[in-house]
Amino acid sequence: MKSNTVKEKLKRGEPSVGTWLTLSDPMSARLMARVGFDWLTVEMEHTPVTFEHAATNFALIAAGGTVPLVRVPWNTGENIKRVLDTGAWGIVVPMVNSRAEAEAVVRAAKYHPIGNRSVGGTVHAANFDADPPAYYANANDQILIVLMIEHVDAIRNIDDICSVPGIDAVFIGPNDLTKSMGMAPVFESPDSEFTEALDRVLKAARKHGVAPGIHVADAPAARRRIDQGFQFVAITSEVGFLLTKAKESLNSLGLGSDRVVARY
Ligand code: 3PY
Ligand code: MG
Repeated sequence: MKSNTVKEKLKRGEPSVGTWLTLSDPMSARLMARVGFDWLTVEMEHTPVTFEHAATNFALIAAGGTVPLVRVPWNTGENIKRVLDTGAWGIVVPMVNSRAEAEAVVRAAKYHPIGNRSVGGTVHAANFDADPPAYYANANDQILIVLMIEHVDAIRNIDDICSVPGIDAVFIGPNDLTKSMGMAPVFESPDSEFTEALDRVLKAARKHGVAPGIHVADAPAARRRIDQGFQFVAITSEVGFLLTKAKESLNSLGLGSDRVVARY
């Protein structure tokens, strides 16, 4: 059975860099899996990506030598079971604001005796180049669990959340977090409420042996966040890269428009 190299890197305290896949298109997933990111997160929270698209893209990403992750639409057992059973190597769960919500994620993502994930399916094992018995024996150790910290309530409860056994990383969503602070949603803010919240997450993650992570807009921001101690770092999305490069090229010719702006 293949091993989850992202989990290993994070455990060793190293940074692991990836991006978001917001398009359902399998060609795009296939090509992005060859760029050299450690992981690609199939985005199901804010896109029309279906379970079927996601399953195809998990297979293409794994075949391209990259770790397939997914952001589920919401923190439910059904969402988590279906993406893991169709081949994701890890989950990113939005808006986890309390210890109880964090515990629910771990229960849904782990088989007995840790959790209550139901046994079934075949594609999960194929994506790890394993047979089902090997998958069932090792999945609890191989599946990556990333909880999103993106609300002031999560910052308040950060110690409780990070202390839940089974969590690999806590990942800051700066847009939702700044929105919950009453600001316009942004990736970066000099506001002390925001910078202090990030420091609290870094401190709590370090204390509990969980990898801290954050979503950023570009590579220079990723460099800064890695130097600050963040490990699980997402740089924009495939659409972000596409639009940025296209605009840069047109702007250099004195052309282009601002009619579309990618966030992630
Ligand atoms: C946010 O910034 O709110 C996010 O969810 C980023 O992934
Ligand atoms: Mg968010």
